[in-house]
Amino acid sequence: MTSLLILNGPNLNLLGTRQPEVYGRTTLADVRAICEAEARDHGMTIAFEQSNHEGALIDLIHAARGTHAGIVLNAGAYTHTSVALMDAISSASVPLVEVHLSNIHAREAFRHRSFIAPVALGQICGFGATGYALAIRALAAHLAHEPGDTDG
Ligand code: CA2
Repeated sequence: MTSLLILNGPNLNLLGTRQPEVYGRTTLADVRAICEAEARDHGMTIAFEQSNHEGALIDLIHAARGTHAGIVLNAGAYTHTSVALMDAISSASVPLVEVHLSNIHAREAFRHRSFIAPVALGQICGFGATGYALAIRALAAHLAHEPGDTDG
């Protein structure tokens, strides 16, 4: 069965416990359940990961090649800083959708820049946890038209 990697970056383990005015009350466990349900609707499975470490995220992106047919990435603040993540995504050549819970374009100027966007299929932001489901739906449509070299 086709498998997707849902990858979450720094501080997203705190989701639902701090700053509810910005990020809401949904926890990362809730996000995982939403992703599992959406993937199931499209006949796919997921691996769901979170790390606070840039190198660990890069290792997971490298390992996705040949294992996962697509990646949903919320790189957290590394979105705005990490050339290393951008290079990892380019070299892995696994279709990737960038997701953010908040609308990064309506926030501070430093959040408007994404190093992920140029190497992503597309970006979804501002819809909270629903954005992850939308990203899975987008990947399912993309893979139906352009299947890669693995079904996971
Ligand atoms: O909106 C998003 O999903 C972000 O990727 C979240 C990042 C932020 O740096 C990006 O600009 C946009 C921050 C994740 C921190 O998550 C927290 C959740 C609850 C409490 C504190 C932090």
